[in-house]
Amino acid sequence: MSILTILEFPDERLRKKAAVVKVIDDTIKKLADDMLETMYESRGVGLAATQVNVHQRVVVVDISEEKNEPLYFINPEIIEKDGVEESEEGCLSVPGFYEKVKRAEHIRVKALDKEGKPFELQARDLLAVCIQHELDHLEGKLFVDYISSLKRQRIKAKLEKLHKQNKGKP
Ligand code: QAP
Ligand code: CO
Repeated sequence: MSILTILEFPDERLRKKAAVVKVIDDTIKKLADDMLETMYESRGVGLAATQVNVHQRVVVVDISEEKNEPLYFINPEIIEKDGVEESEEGCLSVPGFYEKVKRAEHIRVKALDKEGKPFELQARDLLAVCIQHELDHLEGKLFVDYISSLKRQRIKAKLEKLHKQNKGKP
């Protein structure tokens, strides 16, 4: 397994729309495992392939305390949503920044698992937020798109400054 590089806002590659996965072969399975390892190493609860510069519809999630309940979503679709709830969100691609975002409070999702088997799942609370956040990534959308443009511009400026400082460093 390997650790992948996570793209950071305002990288334009985070804006690409991911393509439907046509066949779940060993390349996709390795990608999913590498994404999971990358997410665990970064202390995240969700990661979309877009964030590691692979523009295919693959998402991994694990909201468990023990980090032993991985969920794989290939070609995920939200088939039902209801209610509205606001919660604080962060993102591995926007490190160090957290803002309140409104999302559906309950969702039903259908997707393929790592073996290509279709499944459906209902979610609320943290899992529902996480799945909606990750599916947005596949559309090139980030949580900062839901906040005020002033806040977004400030975050952009701070991250650009950090990226400039870190340039060339290992
Ligand atoms: C998406 O986000 C999400 O800034 C996943 O310094 C957001 O895993 C799921 C992270 C809200 C549920 C609720 C962020 C780690 C992780 C940071 C993440 C950081 C280190 C974010
Ligand atoms: Co994110």
